[in-house]
Amino acid sequence: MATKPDIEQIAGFYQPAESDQILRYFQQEHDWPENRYRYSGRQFVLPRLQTWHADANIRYSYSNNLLETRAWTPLLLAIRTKVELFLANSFNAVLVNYYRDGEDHVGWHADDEPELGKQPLIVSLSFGAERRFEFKHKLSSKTGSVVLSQGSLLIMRPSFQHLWLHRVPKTHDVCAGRINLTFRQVVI
Ligand SMILES: [Mn+2]
Repeated sequence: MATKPDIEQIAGFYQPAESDQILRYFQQEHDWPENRYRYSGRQFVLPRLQTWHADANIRYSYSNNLLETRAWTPLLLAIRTKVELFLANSFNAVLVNYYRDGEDHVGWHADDEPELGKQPLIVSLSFGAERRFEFKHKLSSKTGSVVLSQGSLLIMRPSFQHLWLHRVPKTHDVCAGRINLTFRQVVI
C-alpha cells in the first residue's frame, strides 16, 4: 500500500501583489468573530480566528456547530471561481482561518467529517506568512512536511484525509499573519 501522501502544492497560484492585497483585505475588512466558545458547559479559546461560508442549502455541523454559516462575500466568490476553473471541480463551502502570528495553530486532525462524503477533495490557499504544514500517517510512523508559501494552492486528494493526520504547529519564528482558505464540497 502506498504511503506517500496524496498532496500537491501549486506555487504562485496567486501572484505576490494580489496575494498581499487578499491578505490585507482579510486582516482589515473581514468580520472576524470572537474565538472564545462555550461547549458542553466548558469555555475554550480557539487558537486562531475562523469563519465558515457556504451555499444557502448547506447544513454542516463543523466543529460541533461552533461556527455560524455565513453567505459568500464577493472576494470569496471570486477566489472560489478561480479555484473551480483551475481544478474543474465545484466547491460549496469554505473555511477561512486567520493565524494571527506563530502562536496561532491547529492541532493534529483529518478533515473527514461525514458531511464531506467518503472521498473529500479539499484545497487550501495560503496568503501571508509561510507556515509549516506537517503530516503523519495514521497507522505507520511515517511523517513529513511542506512549507505553505504565499499565494500557493495545496491540493489534498481524498486518500490524504483517509490515511494521514495534519497540523500547522506553533512556531516562534513567525510573527506575521497568515490567511488560509480551505474549499470543500459538502454532500447534501
Ligand atoms: Mn485541516
